Amino acid sequence: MASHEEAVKNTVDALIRENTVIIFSRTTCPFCGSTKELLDRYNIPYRAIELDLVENGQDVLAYLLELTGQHTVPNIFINGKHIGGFSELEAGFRDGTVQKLLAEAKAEAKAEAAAR
Ligand SMILES: N[C@@H](CCC(=O)N[C@@H](CS)C(=O)NCC(=O)O)C(=O)O
Repeated sequence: MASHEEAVKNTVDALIRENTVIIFSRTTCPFCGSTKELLDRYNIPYRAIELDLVENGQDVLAYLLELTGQHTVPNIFINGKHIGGFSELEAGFRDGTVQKLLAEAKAEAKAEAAAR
């Protein structure tokens, strides 16, 4: 049977893989609120995992630290790529990295659908 750590890792890896935009967040975090507002402004759908509400929030945070070296929330991934926090997301919108990753995700989904 998988250890607790392995189960957390598998769950987080799957969340990152299966959601084009995922935010590991806390309901009490102002930077998380700004992140959601920014994505909403661009009409970009996202999945948010609120680490202060889920059962294994601290374990998820520990795994995210191991995976990304980042200990703060929001911890954002787009199309499987680690972006960083709110500041990096904003910078990514400005330099076009975010738009590029979203376009790639869209193209991949289209190609997958066509191959089915
Ligand atoms: N520069 C970061 C700041 C994020 C930040 O400070 N988040 C706070 C919560 S609002 C946090 O996770 N603090 C916990 C810590 O510093 O370990 C960003 O733009 O996302």
